[in-house]
Amino acid sequence: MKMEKNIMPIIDKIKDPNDVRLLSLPQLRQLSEEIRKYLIETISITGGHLASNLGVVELTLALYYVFEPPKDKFIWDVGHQAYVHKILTGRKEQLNLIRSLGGISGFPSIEESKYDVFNTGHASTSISAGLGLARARDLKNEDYKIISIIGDGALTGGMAFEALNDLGVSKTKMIIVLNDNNMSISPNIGGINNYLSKIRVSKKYAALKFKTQKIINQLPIIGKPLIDVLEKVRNNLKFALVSGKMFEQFGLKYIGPIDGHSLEDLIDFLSHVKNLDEPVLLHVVTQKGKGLPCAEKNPTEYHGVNSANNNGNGHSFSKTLGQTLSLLADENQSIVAITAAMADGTGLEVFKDKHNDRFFDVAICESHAVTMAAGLAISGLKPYVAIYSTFLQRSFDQILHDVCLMKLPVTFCIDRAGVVGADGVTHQGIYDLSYLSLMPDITIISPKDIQEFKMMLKWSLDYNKPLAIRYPKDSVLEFDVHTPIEYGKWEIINSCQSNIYIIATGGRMLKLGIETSKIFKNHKINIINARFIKPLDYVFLDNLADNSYIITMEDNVLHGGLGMSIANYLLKRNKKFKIKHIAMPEKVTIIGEIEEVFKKLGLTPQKLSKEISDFIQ
Ligand SMILES: Cc1ncc(C[n+]2csc(CCOP(=O)(O)OP(=O)(O)O)c2C)c(N)n1
Repeated sequence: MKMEKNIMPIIDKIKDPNDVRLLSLPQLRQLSEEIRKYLIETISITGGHLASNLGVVELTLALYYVFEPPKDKFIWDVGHQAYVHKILTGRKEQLNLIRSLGGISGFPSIEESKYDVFNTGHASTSISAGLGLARARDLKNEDYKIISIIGDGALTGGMAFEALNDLGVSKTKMIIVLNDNNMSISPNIGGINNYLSKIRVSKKYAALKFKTQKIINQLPIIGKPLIDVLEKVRNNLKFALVSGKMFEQFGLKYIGPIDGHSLEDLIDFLSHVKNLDEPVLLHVVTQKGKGLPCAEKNPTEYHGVNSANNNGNGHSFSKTLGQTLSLLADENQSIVAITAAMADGTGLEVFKDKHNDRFFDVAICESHAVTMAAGLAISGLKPYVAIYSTFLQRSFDQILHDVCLMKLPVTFCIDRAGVVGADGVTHQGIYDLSYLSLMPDITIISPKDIQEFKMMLKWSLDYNKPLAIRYPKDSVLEFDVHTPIEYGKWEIINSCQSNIYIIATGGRMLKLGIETSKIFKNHKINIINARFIKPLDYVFLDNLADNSYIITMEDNVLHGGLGMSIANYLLKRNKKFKIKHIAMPEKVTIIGEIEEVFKKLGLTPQKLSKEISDFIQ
């Protein structure tokens, strides 16, 4: 689908948000069509969050029509739906490189634009952040509007409710736009969603009543009797507006639901809430994938699409999890599986289809997922909690307090561990070894390939304490060696007469280690698969000859990771050794394919071989 300049005139004229405010309603409608076409054409090449963005085209346009950023501040919850916002704020051309090396982020980024006021990526933060901004504005006697835009999926996160709880009583002036498309990544679930469903059906009603009320408000008022009558009608209409009681009981003014694809309604309602002097929630109903029939029909599939040069057909650890756990659950009735709104991404859809009564999608609330799993475990069941490394950060306290301190047999299946590539800095899975290894009684393991992952899952059945299995999205290769899993034992991939050791964890780093070692002609290097990260293989380390050269490799930050644990242990044992750590920096901001990120970080066999050869001189 090539776009001709003459049929796409408006989008190219939008250089900054002020240009949007100069447009007429028909021009805004045309612009919304142009933006949709542009999104479809661009994102099908770059990859990215297509369906969510198609759903917010009119909403974003109306926000820019009514408000005045950068003075007024938009906070996009999760931030995956901010592509239209990026187009309207001078980044249309840069969208061609979104999520790729040298390109712009797929999420709002304060480093990228003055219109991105708060970095997002993890769900349910926008109301808290917005309230912080609003309180600061008031303390500094400043005057601007703060608008948090949150999806119905993100609203299921507990943090959003903690913020509502605070906001309602504080009476701080800010606007929440609830973008309700009845979908998380998969269909949204739970009591909040049921509640929203009930009020969603009445959207036409709210708009109609609002318009009637506006007309009455504009009538000239003549004489006391007529004033009284009009007051009564006004009040009746106020109460006739479909009421979002739950939000009102929090202390917010609720308005809606309204049609999120009617520019006219959106502009009317946003102009109205703009001038309210209290916290207000505007409930906007949109359709995920709007304008692209296949995405409308299957929004889950189009939530995130692959780039044109990545068909996503690599061997996937996620798929293996779903399939293997389903098979194991056929035999073992105590297995239960838990996801926090990521059944698709974690591969648990298969388990859900086969063992629906033992599958729990708890919505976007990782902390609840973990403590709920602890409850299942203490009652004798065998829970597997599948969560991406980056989102598991949300459950630090629950893992420590509710699982580890009671030594409960909860198994954490930590997907997307290590560098994640296109999603960038907010989604890196490079911290889990650090935040887990400090916890008592947890065992942390990592498979080098799919085959070993299956072996670990099987092995985990009889392991009766907290266990974390970390793995990346795709398996980079299959190894030939597969020795049985033995508690606290590493696997020797390459053994030779030498005092140089590469000790690596995970397939990615092992592969890098092996390729690096091949460059050394004059030195032989032992290659060790550190599949147990906690505990380490103490027998192996105790048997190391003095003056060994050890190179540790991990796709986790240095602090608290494999390398530091090894160094600490050897120091404690008074060993003489030389050690070099290959690990991730504290923040990986490079966006791109994993190989490209590794290259930028200097993690190539050529570069590493040079470093290692300096080290062993
Ligand atoms: C804490 C956390 N857990 C999980 C995710 C993964 N995730 C990204 S978008 C999304 C669904 C969001 O749904 P909603 O807020 O309704 O936005 P929509 O895409 O439907 O517009 C999820 C679960 C996340 N970003 N943050």
